[in-house]
Amino acid sequence: MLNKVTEKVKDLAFAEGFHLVGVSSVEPQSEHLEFYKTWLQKGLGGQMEYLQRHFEKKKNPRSLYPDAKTILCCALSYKTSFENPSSVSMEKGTISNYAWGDDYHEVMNEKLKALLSQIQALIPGAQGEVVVDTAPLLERSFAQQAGIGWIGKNTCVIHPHFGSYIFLGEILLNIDLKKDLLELDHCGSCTRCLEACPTQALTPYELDATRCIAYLTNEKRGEFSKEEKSMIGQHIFGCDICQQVCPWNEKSLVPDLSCFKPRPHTFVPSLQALKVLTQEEFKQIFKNSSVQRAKYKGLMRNVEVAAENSSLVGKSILV
Ligand code: B12
Ligand code: SF4
Ligand code: SF4
Repeated sequence: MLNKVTEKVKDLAFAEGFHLVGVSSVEPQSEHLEFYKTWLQKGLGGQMEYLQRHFEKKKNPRSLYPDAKTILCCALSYKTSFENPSSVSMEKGTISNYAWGDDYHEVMNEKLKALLSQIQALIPGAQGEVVVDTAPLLERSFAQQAGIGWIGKNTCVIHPHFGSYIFLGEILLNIDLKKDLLELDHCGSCTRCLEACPTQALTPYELDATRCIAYLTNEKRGEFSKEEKSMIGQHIFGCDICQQVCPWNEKSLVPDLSCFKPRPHTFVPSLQALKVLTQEEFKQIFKNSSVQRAKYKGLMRNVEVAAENSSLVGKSILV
């Protein structure tokens, strides 16, 4: 009976367009909570103080939804036929592939809410709480428990066929479903991501956010130090390098969803053009886009620094 209901729920998730779905218990992995606590204590979260505030709630997902019995973990691939080049010419910048199209929070939320309604139609009395990214839930850890993928040395959840360009979202449900098996690590002896990270932000399975270009360009507020300026290179929002080099992304499936394809002015954009972007144009180009996270001020700071860095490309440091 439990198997049948679980299969039906999973079928509904696939019908809603999710590429991967799995079921986890509501209990967090204690060693992951410990890892998270130590990571924060070491100051690796930088200015992201909300991660400190989230700790108590992350210990117990029932603080998000008291009736939760299972967590339905869903993933959606954002891999498209486009790829950021490994190096860009002068006057150009890069925006991470996850932010080229529509804001994934909105895309995932809509799909998860529709899925919850379908589950409620299937199972009388079913209730749940939809979660994507911003809630205090150890999303990667639960995705691993639900068999969605393993946590790689670049800290991303990787699926053998869909790779790591996947967004995660969950529904905390008040019903029992059959739990999946935890996915095992398939990184093996590979160290590509560790070697490719231009800022040495990665030690195996641990990321120092204060050195990560994604953190610097998306989350950090205020001016950059001299070292931070040189770290961001020509990245104006986010960074894909530790995923681009991952062999599991080289051969992964390409769903090519139109909502995640680059909008005009987001694929290797001209820095000169962005330097004169007005606030009004920012609102238009990045409407319902994850780039809004940096706000106009943050994006313009990044563009300014990337333009300075691009003017240094190819010049001798002795000049
Ligand atoms: C803060 C945050 C960031 C920070 C810090 C990232 C980091 N690696 O910690 C910054 C701004 C740098 C960032 C960047 C990115 N992020 Co982000 N981010 C988050 C957020 C909001 C919280 C993550 C967090 O708590 N980090 C602290 C670390 C300690 O926790 P953790 O990464 O979850 O790792 C846990 C487990 O993996 C496990 N674990 C990890 N390593 C080890 C090692 C050992 C020994 C053990 C025992 C356990 C363990 O324990 C950890 C704690 O539970 C989550 C959403 C969420 N609610 O979880 C999205 C999330 C992780 N981000 C996501 C994405 C897409 C990105 C970017 C790709 C965006 C981009 N291109 O710019 C990059 C990827 C960079 C990278 N290599 O991680 C996705 C990841 C999808 C995936 N396939 O894994 C998430 C899940 C959002 C979502 N809903 O889709 N992000
Ligand atoms: S996102 Fe970029 S800067 Fe951050 S760990 Fe990966 S390669 Fe390094
Ligand atoms: S590049 Fe290699 S080590 Fe890094 S996450 Fe991918 S498989 Fe693991």
